[in-house]
Amino acid sequence: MQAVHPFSRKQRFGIGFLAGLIAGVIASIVMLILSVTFNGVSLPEAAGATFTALIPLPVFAYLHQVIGGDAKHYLFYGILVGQFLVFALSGGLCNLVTASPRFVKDSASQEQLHWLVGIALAFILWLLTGLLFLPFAGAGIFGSGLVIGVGNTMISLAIVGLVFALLFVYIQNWLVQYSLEKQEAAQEAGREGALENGLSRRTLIGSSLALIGLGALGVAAWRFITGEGPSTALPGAVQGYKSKIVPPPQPNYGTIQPVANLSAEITPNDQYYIVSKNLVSDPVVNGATWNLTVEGEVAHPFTLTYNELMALPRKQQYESMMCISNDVGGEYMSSALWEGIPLANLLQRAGGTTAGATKVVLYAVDDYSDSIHLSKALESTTLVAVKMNGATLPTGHGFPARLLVPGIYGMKHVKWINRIRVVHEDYQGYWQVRGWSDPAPIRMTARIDTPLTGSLLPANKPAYVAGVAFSGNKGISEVDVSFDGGHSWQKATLKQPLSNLTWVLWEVPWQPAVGKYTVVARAIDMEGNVQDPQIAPPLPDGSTGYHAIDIIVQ
Ligand SMILES: Nc1nc2c(c(=O)[nH]1)N[C@H]1C(S)=C(S)[C@@H](COP(=O)(O)O)O[C@H]1N2
Ligand SMILES: [Mo]
Repeated sequence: MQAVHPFSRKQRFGIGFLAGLIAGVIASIVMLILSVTFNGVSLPEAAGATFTALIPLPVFAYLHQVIGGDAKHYLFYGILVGQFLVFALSGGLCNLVTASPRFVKDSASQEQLHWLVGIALAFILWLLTGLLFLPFAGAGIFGSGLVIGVGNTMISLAIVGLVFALLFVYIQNWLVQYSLEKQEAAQEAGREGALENGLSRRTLIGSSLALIGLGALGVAAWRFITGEGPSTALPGAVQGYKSKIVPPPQPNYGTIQPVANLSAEITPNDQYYIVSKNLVSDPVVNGATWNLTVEGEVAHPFTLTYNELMALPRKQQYESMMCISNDVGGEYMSSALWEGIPLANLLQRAGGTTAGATKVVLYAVDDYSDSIHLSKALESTTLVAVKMNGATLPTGHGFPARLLVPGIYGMKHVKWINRIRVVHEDYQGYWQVRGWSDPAPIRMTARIDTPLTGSLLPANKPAYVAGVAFSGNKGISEVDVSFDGGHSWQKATLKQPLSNLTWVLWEVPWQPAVGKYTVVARAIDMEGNVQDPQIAPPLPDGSTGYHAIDIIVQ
């Protein structure tokens, strides 16, 4: 028996294409969300690196000059749109295949897809992606070459496939229903041959373009809000990775040649990074009326004026700070010579803490607060700072007083403090109740300051790769630089740091031949801990992964 179709082949393809596209855009967004939240695979990201490598150098250099440093972003969106189209095409093809007489049993329900058909389609796509696309993109069978591993790749692709399958079938059946109703209406109106009314080619092309644009825009907005967006760790850097070197390396101290863009060892106050929760304006405190109270689980609470605080013995300390929301390679890192009163001295002045005290809470005039453990509060390097690089603490950095607590992230360095309270309970601060780490130890990082990523360098001319490395309070014993994406490493020269609480300047001479290079840096601390190559976003514990830059040498 030959089934009669109310739709032409073209129309069937069109309906499937549109349903596949809508479902594909949503499934792609789910894929990207999974990749940042649960280490799922991001196909545009996994394929991007390989496609850049496949482009011949002259073409790459040309594109780079025309598009600028943003070439990678365009590639990402190019692959993403390609992914939308693959979903759409598979939907269209699926509809053609299922329309063949073999699949059609009775003509009443023939146009409605069973959800099992969607699952079968998703399964085919899942296999093709894992067995063909990923290996071709250099990521190995089912992502075996990716840091996230085969398990995460298989599962995240399966979830994305499932989302696609169910949405595709649902939307497809809805579109069919909609088109049939439109056809009937047209026929009743006496317009025979008005079959095209269901879903005209113009509507199809128009809505497809709008959908693709909307999908890409949505992803762009989302990546803008969440920062750089998902990325995959360098496979080369992960192979043979050892988390600890015993005994720790001997630092290779030497002279650092001055080069453009390398960070100054001490950041001038007006260039020191500024972060605060206050969107509109930071508090401007009047030192003449300001007080600092020490209270809670202490023997003798007391309050000091600014002059009384300034009369107490002070200590100088070189310390670098980093914001927990800093991306690897990011700008929210600076270094200064601070001067302040050890917090332990203030607690001692209060007659010491009572039994059972566990934490110290710092309250600020902008309704910000955070806490540190009592043991951290008593460390000799934990200061109530009143000076920065020899100057009175600037307003933006917390005048009249801020906390300095080396080894943990900037968020714990509470600015504009006016109350220090010792408590029994496990107090959670402003950012902790919003999901950020409470202990918040700094995660070691190395940043390449120069050359800038995407630079064109002349071939066979001496140059330097240089930057900073920071571990919080564990010092830096070694910085390694790779010119081949993390497969082989070379030791950098370190500038002996001003203290073991600061970042360390490092440098490597480089005279490259013509080619494309992925330059990577990693650090090792004084205990022999090696920087973590696994990529983590800043939330909740601070970012990890290696800073990598792309350089073209001509
Ligand atoms: N009172 C108050 N202190 C604060 C903040 C804030 O919003 N309010 N932000 C914290 C964060 S997140 C960081 S990274 C550091 C930044 O210090 P800086 O601006 O001096 O570099 O201050 C911390 N101290
Ligand atoms: Mo921060």
